[in-house]
Amino acid sequence: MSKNIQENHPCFGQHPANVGRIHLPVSPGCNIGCRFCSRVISDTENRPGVTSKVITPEESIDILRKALKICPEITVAGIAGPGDTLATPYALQTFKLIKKEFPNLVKCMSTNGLLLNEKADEVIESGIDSLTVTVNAIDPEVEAKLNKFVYYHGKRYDALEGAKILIENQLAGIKKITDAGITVKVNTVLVPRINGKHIEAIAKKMKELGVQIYNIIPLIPTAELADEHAPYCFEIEKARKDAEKYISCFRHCNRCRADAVGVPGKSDFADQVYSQKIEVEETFSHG
Ligand code: CLF
Ligand code: SF4
Repeated sequence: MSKNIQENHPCFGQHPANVGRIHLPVSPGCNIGCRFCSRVISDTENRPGVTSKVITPEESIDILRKALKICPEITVAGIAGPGDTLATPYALQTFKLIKKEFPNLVKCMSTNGLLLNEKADEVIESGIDSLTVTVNAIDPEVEAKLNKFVYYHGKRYDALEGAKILIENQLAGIKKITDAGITVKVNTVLVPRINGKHIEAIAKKMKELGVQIYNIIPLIPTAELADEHAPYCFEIEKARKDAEKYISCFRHCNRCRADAVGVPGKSDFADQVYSQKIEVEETFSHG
């Protein structure tokens, strides 16, 4: 991991870093159906996938300028939704603009990885410094319990069939990105009854693929998984211990909204930064 990422990224170190990030909610659409996802536009709910508005790549440059004035601790410009960053072209367009306007900011992208394999070259070209891929299983049988469909090249593939396509593309895509020297983190949403015993296998595989850090995110029970329990502390600890046989774990995740602004866990300037009325195009979310 580069020194720049270690020192200036709030989500890639093992210790809480006193640096901030802004999420630019430029990616409205998604192409898979996570069973725990409920994408909404909301000013009050505080979890991944929730955003109060969707903005354009051009608007995001003005937003960034404003955010840096209000919160100079911001070192990272991230895009984490509210849908998937590769389902529409806006995230990569935004990173290209940021590269020109704010060359010193770390550019961070988060994706479900369905299109990562085929778009790897474009992702690398966009100049991002760090990538997060959400991998909830590497076994299609497990994935199918967490994801109901993928929408791929104009066709819908349900359950097991979709899970196979998703996992294949995630693994091949991650390898291309790590081979290009970009720092990769993998997020897994922990649903103890479904993938609790599978964490070790995911961690081992990710290490083999060159992933540098692993983030186990406890489920927020919503949508189809509303009846699952939120993982207990001992379950989260057990999952991290299993994973750490192979790979370092990030332990300070804030389960941020897609329009979060500030130092995670310390300050939140989303209201001030996104206060100007920008037209809401669609309602979406990400995890
Ligand atoms: Fe944002 Fe994600 Fe980049 Fe961080 S968040 S795109 S890697 S800059 Fe960080 Fe927030 Fe957890 Fe994400 S605390 S939800 S891990
Ligand atoms: Fe798409 Fe993210 Fe929702 Fe999954 S959690 S369906 S990847 S927006």
